[in-house]
Amino acid sequence: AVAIRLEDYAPAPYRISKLFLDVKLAPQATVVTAELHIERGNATKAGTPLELDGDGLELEGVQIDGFPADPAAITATPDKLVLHSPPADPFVLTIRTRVNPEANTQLMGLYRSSGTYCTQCEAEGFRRITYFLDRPDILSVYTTRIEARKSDAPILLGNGNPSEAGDIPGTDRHYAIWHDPFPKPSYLFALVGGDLAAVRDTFTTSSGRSVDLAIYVEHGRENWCDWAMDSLKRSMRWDEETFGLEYDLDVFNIVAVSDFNMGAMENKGLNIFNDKYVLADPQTATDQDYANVEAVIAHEYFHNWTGNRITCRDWFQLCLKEGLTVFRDQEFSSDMRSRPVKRISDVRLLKAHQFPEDAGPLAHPVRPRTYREINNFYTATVYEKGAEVVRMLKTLLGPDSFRAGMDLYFQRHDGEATTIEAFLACFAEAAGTDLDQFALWYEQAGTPLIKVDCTYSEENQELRLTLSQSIPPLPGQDETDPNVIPVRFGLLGEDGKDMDLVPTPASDVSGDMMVLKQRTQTFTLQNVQARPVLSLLRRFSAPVRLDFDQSKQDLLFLAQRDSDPFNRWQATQTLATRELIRLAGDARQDKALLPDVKLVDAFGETISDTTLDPAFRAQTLDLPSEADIARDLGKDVDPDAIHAARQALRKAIGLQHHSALIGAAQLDGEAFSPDAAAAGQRAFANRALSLLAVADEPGTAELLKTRFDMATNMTDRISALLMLVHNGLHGSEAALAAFLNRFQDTSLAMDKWFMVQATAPKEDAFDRITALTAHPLFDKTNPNRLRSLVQSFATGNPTQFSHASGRGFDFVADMVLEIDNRNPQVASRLLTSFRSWRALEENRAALAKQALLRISAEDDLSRDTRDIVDRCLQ
Ligand code: B3K
Ligand code: ZN
Repeated sequence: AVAIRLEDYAPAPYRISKLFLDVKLAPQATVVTAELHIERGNATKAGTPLELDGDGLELEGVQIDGFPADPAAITATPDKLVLHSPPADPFVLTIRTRVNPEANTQLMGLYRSSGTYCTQCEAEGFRRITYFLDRPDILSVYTTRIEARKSDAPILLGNGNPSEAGDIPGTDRHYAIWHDPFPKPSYLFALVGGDLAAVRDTFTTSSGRSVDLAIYVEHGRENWCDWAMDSLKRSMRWDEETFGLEYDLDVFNIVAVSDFNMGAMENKGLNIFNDKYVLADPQTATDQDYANVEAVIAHEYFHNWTGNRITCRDWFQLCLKEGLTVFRDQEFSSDMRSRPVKRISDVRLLKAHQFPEDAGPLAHPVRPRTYREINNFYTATVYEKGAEVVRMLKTLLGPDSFRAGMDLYFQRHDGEATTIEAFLACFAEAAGTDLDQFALWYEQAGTPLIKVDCTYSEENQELRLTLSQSIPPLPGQDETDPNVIPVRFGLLGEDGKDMDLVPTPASDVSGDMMVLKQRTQTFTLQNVQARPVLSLLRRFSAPVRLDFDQSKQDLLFLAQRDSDPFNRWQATQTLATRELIRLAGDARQDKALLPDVKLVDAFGETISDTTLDPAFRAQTLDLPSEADIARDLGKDVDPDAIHAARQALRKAIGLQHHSALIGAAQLDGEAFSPDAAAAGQRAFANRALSLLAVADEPGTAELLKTRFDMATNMTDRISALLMLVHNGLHGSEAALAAFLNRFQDTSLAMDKWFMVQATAPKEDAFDRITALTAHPLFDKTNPNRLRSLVQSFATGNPTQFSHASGRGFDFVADMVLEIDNRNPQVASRLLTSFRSWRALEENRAALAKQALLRISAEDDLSRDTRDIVDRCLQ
């Protein structure tokens, strides 16, 4: 497939100002009539051919201004419709196509999920419905008429506001017409037809307009929508209060479907969701699920301004809407919950997903310059690193200038399809500053590494900090330029309090922030009365890695005293990482694994320090993951050694603090509430329990089994089940059977049952996992179920996926090949689990490569999977 390049961008020669769509829904033969109002671009010569995109379309007829088009004047293939010499003046092109929703297994375009007709058009799915200029810089006003058999689809939904509906006399059919007054790109088009239940509410905007809200779900699920509705109303209010942004239509509809490639989609006025991000009930959803529902509902809602009212000029600008909208949803959740705990969990995710992506063959800039398949660029880099870049902008400019820049962006670009340059220009102007160097964050791939050198002179009462930045070489990127990096910091005195910061005049320090702009820069602080303990990169002020040889003593001090909770957590993580790397080295040499006593003691203080937020303590007790350690090692990775090291440290903590953990593991027995405080209590209790489970003192299995049997909510139930199964404890089989028996008809709960087994880090787990692919409830056509078994195995079970025999790689490779021709997006996403293969020790790396080569040898791979396999092997 050809590479598409940013530098080749050119506006389309024609515009489509208006579009009338008539969609007659039928399971295998839906007929779509599209009436396109087309205008020639100002710079376009009369007679310039018009080329419309298609994808697998069956053309039934074409008219130009109401007359059948001369067959010689057009060329039509399933993937293209060309008008060789279109009229010079504005004209109406009417196109009739026929599509088969039932046969659509890619879940792009118009498809059916449990009988409901629904659509997914981002990025290039609209061309699977009709021929169009299917690119985000073509903004049109849509009117959609949807028609269906009443019994099949009593509910008919479209974008915008409802305008007319009725029965079609003499038939069993009915119709609804929807009009969306806001010009939009085709990727935001959506329609839904089905037999669904509605949960309704209203919202009054800050200017007093009333908006009808509805969440549509399968009948019987109405009671599981309260949390999503509550989250939606809080999101709407928050965007008014925080950014002055009001909702703009009379209705806002959300539809939950069970077959969905991604999390959700922000179609104008008609968000379509993977039901796992809508439905929440204490018996079936965990606290993490509740937090995810809140965040994803907010994210899609926030897109109404950042994505829909202002959209992307081209797909290279994807981070313009995604990075910014992730930043906005993270801010929202921070305001709803504990800000430090939210920051810790966001950074954990960034380090777990984005850092490895940015260090391997799939690394790419936040704004890529080239792609072969755009669906492969909905990545942690575009989303999460993109959000970090926006956060740095706020950090560097300060909250007031940041808000002024956002205001200017909305004022200047509303109704446009625009670029990162235009976005940055608003901030540069609002803050009266130059952001040219800052723009490098969008251009360069790779995680910057900052080497830290710190010297204190008692004589001069001076602290000199030398920071040097570099980005390790990546395929296709050898040389890089220095970034602008905001480094928040503090100096702790002997008493643990923050010292006053007095920079020398020439130092680029403002307040508690050093701004690193050069490759190497020295920052000097004066009047430093005694050697301080340095707290660096507070709140994780930039997405970088530190190379800082800070003493164990200093780190222990920070872990207990730092006024920045993020860095308190980070200090413990850094200590644990060092220890785990040391232990993993010992494990490889078959030495006895003897965890450091001081570190093990330090965890005891976290367990018993009741002044700390339980959610924070839960985060601190959660050691760096095996993937984190692998990434920090960067090469010659032996997952078994890492696993053994981590188990040894957890076991030591569990044994040493046994009685304190028993106390910590007690539940408060209060009625369930999904709020952050109650969730934090559960997280802490279950984290304590997980350390006890590894220690496995007499009585532990019974304790866990009781916890499982007596659980009053899914968080406690699934964590007990996971501990039983992952530690191979007595009672795990009975618990798995009980869970299956209770939840076999609840697919979101059954996803968890598959996931628990798929991630069991045990030799004998593999046969069970492969056997589960034949389980009657395993359905590889359902993306959630496939991810719950196969993707969670590939990404959440490092010892078994990267097993020394190669069997884990082969299992996943077979699955990729099996799924690829049905659903390329799901297959290629699964394949990205190989992205860190080169960092493995040589035997495993060779086996991973073999599996990749086997995939690569298939001739009829999808473009999606071909792109990932080629890049993994490059
Ligand atoms: N914009 C969608 C993602 C669409 C993915 C297309 N392959 C969801 C989101 O980021 O809100
Ligand atoms: Zn998004």
